[in-house]
Amino acid sequence: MSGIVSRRRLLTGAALGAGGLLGGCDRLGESPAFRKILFSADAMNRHAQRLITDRHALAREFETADLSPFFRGNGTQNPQGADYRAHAAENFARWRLEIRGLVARPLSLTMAQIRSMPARAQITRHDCVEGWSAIGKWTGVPLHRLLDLAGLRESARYLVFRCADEMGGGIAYYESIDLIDAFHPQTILAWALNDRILPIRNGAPLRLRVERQLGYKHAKYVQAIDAVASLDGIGLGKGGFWEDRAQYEWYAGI
Ligand SMILES: Nc1nc2c(c(=O)[nH]1)N[C@H]1C(S)=C(S)[C@@H](COP(=O)(O)O)O[C@H]1N2
Ligand SMILES: [Mo]
Repeated sequence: MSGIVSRRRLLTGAALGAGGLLGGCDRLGESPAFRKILFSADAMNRHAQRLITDRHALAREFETADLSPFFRGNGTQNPQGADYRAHAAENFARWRLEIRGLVARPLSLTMAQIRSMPARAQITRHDCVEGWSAIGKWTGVPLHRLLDLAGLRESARYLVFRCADEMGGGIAYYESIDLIDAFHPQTILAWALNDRILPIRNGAPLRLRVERQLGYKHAKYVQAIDAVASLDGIGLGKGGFWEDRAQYEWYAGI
């Protein structure tokens, strides 16, 4: 790809298709093997990945008839920490979601407040790298509404989702997304699954749905969201629990 074309022009997609400049990349980007290389987590590849997919496109939505009879759980299905157990015992009546870091107005919201906000419902397919999928209906508050309330600062580049479950050795699950996904209309903090209050198995009281990405990005048991300028120094620096430990890709686009 020529370095002469300005980055801005490429990022806006204005150069896509122009004189076949990216035509070859477009087709290559559809091959799974190539995507795997292209989508690995270093910054240059993040840039390249932005060029060949439309990050704003919607994930497919399904019909009620498509719902899986049972939405299985994966990873943590019943957090054992004393704090979480205490919250669960009182149906999360005093659970709070903190939104903090690079925001003008840090927020601390109860579940009652979150459930009273305008909600979005979507029937989508969840794909886990371990080789299973399930279709579920998720209801929750669009993340962009919370971010508008909190007021992201100019320097914010990523959101880090802090989860209540420990994965062993006292290390909590965490995940991160960039601002394109943060403001994507289907990115929600879900509090219901299939028209029922979200079960503990699936992340009660609040879990991320980031529908353009694979299952491990969908943080469950979310208790805080940190707006940050960089992922350096967070966990082992790769942006998520599995990214840090199992070389899962940071951008897990599907
Ligand atoms: N906090 C937390 N979030 C998590 C996990 C986890 O173990 N802990 N597992 C991830 C993985 S690998 C998948 S596939 C989905 C599973 O969501 P489910 O339990 O609702 O099926 O949650 C993701 N989010
Ligand atoms: Mo997964």
